[in-house]
Amino acid sequence: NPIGVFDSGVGGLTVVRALMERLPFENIVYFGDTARVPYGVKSVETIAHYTTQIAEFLLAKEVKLLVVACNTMAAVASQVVKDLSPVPVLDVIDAGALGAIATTAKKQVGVIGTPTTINSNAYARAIHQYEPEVRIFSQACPLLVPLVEEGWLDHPVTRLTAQEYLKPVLAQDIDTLVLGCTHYPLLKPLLQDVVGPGVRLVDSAEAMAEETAALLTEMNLSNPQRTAPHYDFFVTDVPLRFQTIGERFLGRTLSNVHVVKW
Ligand code: DGN
Repeated sequence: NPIGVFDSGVGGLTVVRALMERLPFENIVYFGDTARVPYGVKSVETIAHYTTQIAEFLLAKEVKLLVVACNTMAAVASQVVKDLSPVPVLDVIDAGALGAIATTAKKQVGVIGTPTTINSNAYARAIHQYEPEVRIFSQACPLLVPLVEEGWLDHPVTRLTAQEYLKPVLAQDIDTLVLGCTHYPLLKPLLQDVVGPGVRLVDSAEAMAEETAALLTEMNLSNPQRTAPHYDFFVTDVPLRFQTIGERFLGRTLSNVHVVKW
């Protein structure tokens, strides 16, 4: 059975990419709610409602595991998914929190994400659940999502924007910065430059792939077949430039795209 991965749009393809690299024999079904993205500015009730719909869709595809790739959904609706799902549920925030704890020596961590993710305080809660001593400095960076989708991954406008957003966080003595949004892994080189060599970036997509691999082994759920896996991508709309943007996130050709009309 496949792993079900879902996101508010194309962003979760960074998580799919990390999963493909870490678990090259696993089948994956992806769901991206491209018709209703962005979720980052919507209310908790609406996000919970959409999230339920998507989780039920993937469960009907008989997935063995659900991965909440979207930080915004994980921030406000991951309990909703856990309550309804008969299969294990992993979310990026939990994975990113564990990654941050493993990385910080000073116990001073910065977190960046969409306004909904940051306002929900979900990263702080997740980190404190494991390690109450860690001090967390968070910053919403709403302009970074459109800049990434524009493909301005190494552009002066993006650099200036990141510098501006990160100023208050960098004024604290952090040694770790959590990339708490599906889009930010594409900005890793630029962000590493902005934060300098003294701060390590935690890529929540990679952290998620690690956690998924560990869970599959632990629960004996790994695909025993060592053949080329099958990937399916369900979306609710195929917007302008979907293919180009999607392939940039996925890092490879995007095929088997199916449109779901809700
Ligand atoms: N996928 C969202 C996240 O990780 O927070 C970003 C896109 C959005 O819904 N704004």
